[in-house]
Amino acid sequence: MGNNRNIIEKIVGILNTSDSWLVLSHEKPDGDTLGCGVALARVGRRLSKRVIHACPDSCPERYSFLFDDFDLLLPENLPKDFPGPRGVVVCVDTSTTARTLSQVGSRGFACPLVNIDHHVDNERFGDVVWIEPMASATGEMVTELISESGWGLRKDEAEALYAAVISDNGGFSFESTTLKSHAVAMKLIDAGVSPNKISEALDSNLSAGVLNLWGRAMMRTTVFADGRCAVFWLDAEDFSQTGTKRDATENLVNFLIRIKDVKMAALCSELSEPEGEKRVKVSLRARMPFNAREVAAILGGGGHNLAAGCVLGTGISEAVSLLQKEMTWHVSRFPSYI
Ligand SMILES: [Mn+2]
Repeated sequence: MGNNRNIIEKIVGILNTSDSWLVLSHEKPDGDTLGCGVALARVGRRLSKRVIHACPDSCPERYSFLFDDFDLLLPENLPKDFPGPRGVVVCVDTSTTARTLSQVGSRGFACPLVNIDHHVDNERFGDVVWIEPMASATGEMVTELISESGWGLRKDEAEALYAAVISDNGGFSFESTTLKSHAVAMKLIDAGVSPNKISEALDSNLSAGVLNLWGRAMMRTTVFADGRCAVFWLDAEDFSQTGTKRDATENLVNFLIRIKDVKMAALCSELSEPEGEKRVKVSLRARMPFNAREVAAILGGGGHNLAAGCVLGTGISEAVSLLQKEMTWHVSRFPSYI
């Protein structure tokens, strides 16, 4: 730590001098963006700031344990004058303005905008931009920010950050995990975090419906491209018949990449209802040297090198064929690689 001192000092300075903080988590929120948002919101309240933590979508059940002292606000409930000219807007874990409140993209807030993120394809929007593609989670960066700030770190803030870090780096198991990820964990545990308590809160909250949904996807596992790629899918009926919401697929695609020799995997899940416009959400995972972000980018999406996604305006079977074609083309660039 220390290389980022200038940018951290700048962000801490803005936060200290702003009396209102609007902390924004990205749409379809995950553990990283929510954990970072909750931690910053708690710090702000402790510093007697007026703080609102908002998000374009509501909090998935899986992360509700993070919120015991305040609620995540939906955009329509945001007070008109908030945060005002003496305030600040902080976007966490958000690579593009398309994934946050529309006022961010349209410069509708009359105050500085701080962008803290670890996505390599971050658009670098905002007045103060801090991007660390090497961080395994934005939670690593927010931990660094708070520990360099002189604000101290309360146990419940550290717990939210620990949840952020482990939900993005697979409990320190993904390629993105570094020495610094563990150094951050040390700081958080030092602040009172029980790793077991947070892991359990994140992992032991499935319902039978979710398992039924996952079972349907797994039954459709298809391996292709000489065993190097795999895909499975879920349609709108699968969600309605199992009584699950679209956020029940989080991390599901990670099962596919556990098949021996599979280096690239995709889950296609139908977002649209039978009568509505066609939309399929694609979650992609890759192992080195393959690149999930490159495949997602061809299809209009983005993300990280080994975890990325996109939304296709097609039906489910078209989406699966398209994915199979693009993934096969991608891995065929490494013919000798098995
Ligand atoms: Mn993240």
